[in-house]
Amino acid sequence: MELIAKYHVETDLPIKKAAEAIAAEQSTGTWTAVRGADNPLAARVISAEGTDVEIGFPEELFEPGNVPQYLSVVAGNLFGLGSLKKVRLQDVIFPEGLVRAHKGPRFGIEDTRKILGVHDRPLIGTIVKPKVGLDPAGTAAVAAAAVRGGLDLVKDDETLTNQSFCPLIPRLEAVMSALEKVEKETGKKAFYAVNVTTGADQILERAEVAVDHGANMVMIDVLTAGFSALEVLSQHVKVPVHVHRTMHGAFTRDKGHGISMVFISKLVRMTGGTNLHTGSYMGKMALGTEENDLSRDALREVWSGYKRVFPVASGGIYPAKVYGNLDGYGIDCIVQAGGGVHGHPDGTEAGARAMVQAVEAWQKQIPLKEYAKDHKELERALCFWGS
Ligand code: RUB
Ligand code: CA
Repeated sequence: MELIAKYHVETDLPIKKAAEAIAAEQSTGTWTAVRGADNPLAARVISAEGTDVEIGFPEELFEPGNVPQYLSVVAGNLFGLGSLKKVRLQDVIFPEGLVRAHKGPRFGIEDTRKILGVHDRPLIGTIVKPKVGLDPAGTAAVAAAAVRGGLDLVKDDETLTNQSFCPLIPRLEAVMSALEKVEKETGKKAFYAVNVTTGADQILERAEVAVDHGANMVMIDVLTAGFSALEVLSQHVKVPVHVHRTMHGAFTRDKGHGISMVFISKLVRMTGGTNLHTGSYMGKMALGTEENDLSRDALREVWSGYKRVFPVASGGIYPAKVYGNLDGYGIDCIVQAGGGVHGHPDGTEAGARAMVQAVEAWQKQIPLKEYAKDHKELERALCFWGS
């Protein structure tokens, strides 16, 4: 069996030559002929046409279970080859042997829905804002207001971990006790994704301590912490894992060079994320929709025995942007707004209600402006930010 990697390649070389250079560099070869490079571990060019290249890597090249090693083969030194002007890893088809070496999510879409008791609508989340600067009590107050307004998920910003102005355990305890109080009053359950991102030597311990202190979800910045850090969390920590993709823009943004979000999505599903930021169809970081479609499908379509993962639409979202994102992602997604909740002129709770109302409008397929006529928080949001 082979692993098939698909690349976009821009080069002055004949495309077949460029493809051969990639296959050699990333398997048995080097820049010049060496004896024995034609051994059975040599990668082969499956096709090379226009700017599209497909390389087949023998499965034996890979150490099952070792994602960093997969990356140094399919996304390694080829990016530095001087003969290529640009190269982008577009997609990877993994052989069954490597797929089986990973368990995928311990908690998938269905498990999260069951915990929340929410089965028939998209989930709605928020990032506590201001991004940083609140103390534990301040964070808990914002989180409680968001859930009282009807949100299902509150998360830390990706830059907040365990700084001295808002240490992790006091923050977690304050938020969980505030959410417990809201649940007692209203019956509304919600997740708090506490960001446990840290160095490899500490991340598992940090997450386990968080769960001991009541965490019902943990969050990781997967591209800064690494896929193996995510995999350790998903295998050893008994709560769902929210996965943020901070830093992705450095290599996903240029459609001619770098690594696609689709490939990141596949790796996150293999290594056990429950939710993954996959980009928005409308919002401050929306960059075209084709890759969103592919990432969405990679997270949700049938793939071996893996559970399904929630795509998360986030970044510059507010009520008027909800419709477009849900048209793209459908019901099985999380739509998330930070500023678009907490910046509501009547505060966080009203901002949360406005987001819930926007989702209701989409589900009923009623135009937002019409739905806003008898939903005052939505109406205020549309007046304030535009519709
Ligand atoms: C959004 C936010 C997230 C971005 C990241 O806050 O804090 O970090 O969503 O983008 P706000 P992506 O709603 O105030 O813009 O999800 O595309 O990776
Ligand atoms: Ca953020």
